[in-house]
Amino acid sequence: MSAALEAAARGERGANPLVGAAVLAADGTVVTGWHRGAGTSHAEVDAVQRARTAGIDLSTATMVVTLEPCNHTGRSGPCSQFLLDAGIRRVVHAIDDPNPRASGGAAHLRAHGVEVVSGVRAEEAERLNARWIAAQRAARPYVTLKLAQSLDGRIAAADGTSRWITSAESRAHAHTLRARVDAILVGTGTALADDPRLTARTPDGRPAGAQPRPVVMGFRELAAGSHLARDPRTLHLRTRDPLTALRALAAAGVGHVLVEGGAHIAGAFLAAGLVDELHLYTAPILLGDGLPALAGLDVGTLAEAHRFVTDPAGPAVPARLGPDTFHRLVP
Ligand code: AOF
Ligand code: ZN
Repeated sequence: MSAALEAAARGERGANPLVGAAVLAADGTVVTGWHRGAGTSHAEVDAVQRARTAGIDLSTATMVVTLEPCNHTGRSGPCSQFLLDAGIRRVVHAIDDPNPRASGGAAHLRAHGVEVVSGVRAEEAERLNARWIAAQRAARPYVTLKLAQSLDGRIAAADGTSRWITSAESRAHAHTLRARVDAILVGTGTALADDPRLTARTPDGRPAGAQPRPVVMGFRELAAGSHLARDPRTLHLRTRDPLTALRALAAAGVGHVLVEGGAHIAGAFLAAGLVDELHLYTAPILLGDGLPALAGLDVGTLAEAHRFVTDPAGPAVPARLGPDTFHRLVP
């Protein structure tokens, strides 16, 4: 399980949890695998493929995995049946899958005569995916908040100009995340002020792979002829409540949403405790009396501060992007 937990931390957070697996052969050999992120192979499949390459006899091996093997067909097939077909007869897993659509793998395996041990190092596995688990239990998507700001925490100068505060390197980096999420959300204020497209693009402006769903939240109407009004995929959520918006997104099949602003939307998601991951790009410029990155956060005293730590799991953080600094933080 130590090897599986360590392998899990190599994946990318998002719609799916971090999951690691280890195949323990009868002779003590350990081969690990992990889930890279939504849309890629599950950890068990990765580990079994590597074990086969290593010539391990799976019928006498134990599959150790940080999450209950899934029992559904989502972006990939059910791991429970995959393990049966692979000839695995013993499974040890840390936590049950809190996703009601995917859970039930342990029961399926037991029903087919596989020995299943549950709950091994459950606290560590739970801590690794605490925010993803909370999102599952609340039936809402996983939320990443992106802020691109000046050294003094501004997202626009006093006259409203904001293009561009951060470097081309930062913007290209942010677009790689856009290509991995299911939806990008902004408030109507940002939609009216910036006329964004909310698409994932390569540095030369071409669309980059699967496109996220554009989402705008708030009561004001979009300007006719704006990019978002013209995009037939745009979802307009007429609410001010972040949790109501997130529930609507979950119902629309969104597992991971990137919140991109503006200040009131960012503040509202943070104040509601609904930010699972914070991506902070800081450019070495000062904007003085410009627009603050956050509004309505409702922190009156230091004890109420929203505190974050650098995420020890996931890909190494590129701390510098051109002249900017980048932080990937979790509550
Ligand atoms: C596993 N092993 O490595 C992961 C699991 O859309 P899919 O097919 O990727 O399924 C996503 C769901 O599967 C996810 O919400 C979670 O319940 C489970 N993740 N399960 O057996 C894995 N990543
Ligand atoms: Zn699976």
